[in-house]
Amino acid sequence: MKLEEFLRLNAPEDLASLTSAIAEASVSVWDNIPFKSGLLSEVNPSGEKQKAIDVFSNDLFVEALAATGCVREVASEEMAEPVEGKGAFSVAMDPLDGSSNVESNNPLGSIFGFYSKRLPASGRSLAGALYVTYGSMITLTFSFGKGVHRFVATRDGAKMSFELLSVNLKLPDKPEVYGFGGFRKDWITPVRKFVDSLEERGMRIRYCGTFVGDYNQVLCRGGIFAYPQLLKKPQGKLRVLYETAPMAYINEEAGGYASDGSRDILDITPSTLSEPSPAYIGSAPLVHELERMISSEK
Ligand code: AFP
Repeated sequence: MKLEEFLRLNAPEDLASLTSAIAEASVSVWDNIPFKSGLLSEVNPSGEKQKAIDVFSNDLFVEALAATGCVREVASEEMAEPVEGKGAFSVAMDPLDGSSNVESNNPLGSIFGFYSKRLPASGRSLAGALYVTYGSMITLTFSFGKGVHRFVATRDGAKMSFELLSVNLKLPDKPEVYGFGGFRKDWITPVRKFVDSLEERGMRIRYCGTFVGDYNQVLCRGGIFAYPQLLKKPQGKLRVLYETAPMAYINEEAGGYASDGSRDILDITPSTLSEPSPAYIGSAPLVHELERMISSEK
């Protein structure tokens, strides 16, 4: 089944338009990755150096989303201020997650949260979320609150189109993989102990350095991804609005759980657009276990 037909049958009209716009723009992003990998002199609102492909992806998605007429605002990890519109949804996005991995040809991604309230807002006001992987395949994985579905880009003559790959994705019962960001020496003690125990249980480390790529492996194989609380950086690195809340929404729809160490990520209302939090996301029993270990060491 093609993406358009699936959306027509299964998605509210506005969310269908936003998803189609992202699907089309994602193919252009992928086409341009090899040619726009150079660093710019600018930094984004979190102080990270921007690449030409970060700015290109940002501008392309902003334009595509605004053209649907369905956005009230678009906020992005790459912009200091949201772009305003007259539609119903606030979209928060990381237009190119993992752009420091372009040279090594690791997977990259894009993340979108469709919020029904003005930003910053809690993950509980998400009406849907979507992520794109640019890896060995371009895939769109999304949920509008009724299961997680995945489409893959295929060639249709000269044009790319998206075909259904899986419906109602669920995290496998047996967890196989884990990937934790940052340096091991900087992790808080319960995180170090927990990771040691994962290896003793026979789980494999899989870490590519792109949140979308690393989470996607967890969704396919079961397990846990984290960008943990660090000794000198208690808020971790990943941003709630743009990154962890949309992925937590999809993860919950797939039967998983996402925590900041003490509460569900979907319950956090960030006070700024770029507020980070520690993130532990994946198979529910593992994330609950780690949450208990963290709270018992406080
Ligand atoms: P870039 O977008 O700068 O490549 O950062 C990617 C990222 O925000 C996220 O996708 C990764 O999970 C995390 O950083 C990796 O960080 P470490 O390199 O510190 O493990």
